[in-house]
Amino acid sequence: MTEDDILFDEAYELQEVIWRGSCSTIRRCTHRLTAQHFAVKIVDAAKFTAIPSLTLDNLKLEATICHMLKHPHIVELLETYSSEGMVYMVYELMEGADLCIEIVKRATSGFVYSEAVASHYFRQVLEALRYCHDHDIIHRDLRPHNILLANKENSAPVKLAGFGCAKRITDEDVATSGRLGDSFYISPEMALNRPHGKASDVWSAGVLLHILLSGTQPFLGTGESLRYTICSGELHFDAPVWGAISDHAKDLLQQLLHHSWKKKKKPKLDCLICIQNRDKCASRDHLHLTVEEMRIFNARRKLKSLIVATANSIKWGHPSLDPNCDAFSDIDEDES
Ligand code: 3AM
Repeated sequence: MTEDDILFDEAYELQEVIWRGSCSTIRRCTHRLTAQHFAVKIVDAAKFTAIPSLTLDNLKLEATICHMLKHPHIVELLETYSSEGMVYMVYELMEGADLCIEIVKRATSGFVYSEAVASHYFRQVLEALRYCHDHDIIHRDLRPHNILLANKENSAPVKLAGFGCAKRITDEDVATSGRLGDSFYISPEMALNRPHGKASDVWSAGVLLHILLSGTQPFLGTGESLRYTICSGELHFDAPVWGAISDHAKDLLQQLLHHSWKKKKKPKLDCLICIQNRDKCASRDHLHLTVEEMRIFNARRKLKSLIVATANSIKWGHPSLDPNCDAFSDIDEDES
């Protein structure tokens, strides 16, 4: 996987832990020559391959896909090293947290969070997704956790990360195997273990838009009940939070979470065109209720992360629990 014989430690100095999962850690690192900061994902190959259905090929595929993708709204993988059973993936450093955490943080500091802002962020995510699809890559794990703010500034762009479940496809609907993303975001065809393709990412984008507009997830439950809810695909706009949301936004949501998979008509990212200028004309009124719902949504995610991190620390014997430790993605690996 290494392009030359230089070791990671010779080129970079490791800094603090950003995140710790069961088989990988993300740390800030500094390039020894340029003093520039990056984020390195360090994967323990033995622990990674100990997870059922994961092999080194999965890791290689993730690196290959990430190296291919160069887009202003995708977190760039710059270099990959490997030595002594560890794989080091050096990414550009994202200084902001994930999108939903940042939305609440910024709203708490007094910034307006409106439909126009939601539309602005969502358009960037769709542009990243369209680029992936144009290159026949499906992401398969689109969710707030994998959408990061590039820096702390108010105008910071969002970038798509988390390509651990991504797959190259040569045809429509061929990807049936491999790791799948978080079960709350997967499409009906994925939930039913059927062939799936680009349309599944469009579905996940719909789930994301639902969260951006209302701060709530459209489909809840566990196991069979979650699968049933996803496949019935009913959207309800009667909660008070929806009162401030435009019909245009609700229509878009219906389009993205439309059950066209049953009719063999695949939704595409054409909706990008219709939201292209949306952030310029959408409402600029602050979505107070949405922010409050998103605060609860974030707190639940944090709690889930903490529970998983505790389970991982028991399973793998991590000496301490980092408060930033979020092993959300690792439970997905185990669940899928
Ligand atoms: O769990 P939290 O939100 O603290 O923001 C990402 C997330 O942190 C962070 O690692 C965690 C698991 O995805 N992360 C991922 N890629 C990153 C990058 N390139 C990153 N942080 C900075 N730069």
